[in-house]
Amino acid sequence: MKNLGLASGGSNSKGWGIRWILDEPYHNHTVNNIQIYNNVISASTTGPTTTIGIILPGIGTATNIYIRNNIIQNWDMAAIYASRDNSAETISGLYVQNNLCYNNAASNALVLNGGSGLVLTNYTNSGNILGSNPLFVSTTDYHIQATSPGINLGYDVDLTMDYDSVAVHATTPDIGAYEYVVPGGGDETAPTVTTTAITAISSTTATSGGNVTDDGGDAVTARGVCWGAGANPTTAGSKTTDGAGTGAFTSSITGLTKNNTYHVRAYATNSIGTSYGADVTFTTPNYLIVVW
Ligand SMILES: [Ca+2]
Repeated sequence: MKNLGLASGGSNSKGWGIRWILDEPYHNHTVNNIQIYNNVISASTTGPTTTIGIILPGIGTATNIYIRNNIIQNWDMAAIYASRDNSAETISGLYVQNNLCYNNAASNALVLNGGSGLVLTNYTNSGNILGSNPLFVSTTDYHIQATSPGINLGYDVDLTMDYDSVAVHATTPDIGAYEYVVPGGGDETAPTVTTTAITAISSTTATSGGNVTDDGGDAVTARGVCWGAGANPTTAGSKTTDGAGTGAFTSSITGLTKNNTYHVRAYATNSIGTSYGADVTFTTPNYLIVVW
């Protein structure tokens, strides 16, 4: 990598953002598992022409290059560029995901070698946000504002803390170097919960439950399932209460009537709010089991 920071040759460089330079002869090297995550790569909009935010130059044979959660803006040639200047150059596994690219040439899209024959296999390009202003706090402060389009839309790269040591949650990572933090608060979010499939259906009872897979950084104080005749039932209607915290739980649904279709969702609540799992349906049988 080169130019990780502002200074290059004693003055600010406007050539590129992140690139790697291999010692001459720098072709035909083998590199693998390059991870470029959660950077802010911003070119000046004044002064000389700039080039590229992230450039993958002639690198020989590369396997698995990951470019995720970067904010790249203001580059005069391209946001991300992969080139070939040696016939042997291949990339097997290029993952360009959940980057936010704004005000770059080439419509903010990844440029592959200007058309001269890079051998590229296993290419994934997904989740990128192209052309939306990242809404930094200022031109010198790269924290993001409350309405930044990158909030909670990053890729989970197992990052636990941002550049300020603010917690990053697996289900709600922001794009860029900083998590958005509510003024005076933290980065807590509502929990994440899934609904367990319905089993043991009788004419009046059924069994379900859920799994709280992420507490959002704040203790889960209530969880269970809620149900009703309509889609997307809420805790305002019939519900169970089945403990607290993360993990799987089982819920007993009661008070049903025969030959009816019900909707069920798991729920989990913390101080930020209540989240729900998927809406699942089941139908009670048209008979009563009588035991004597
Ligand atoms: Ca977030």
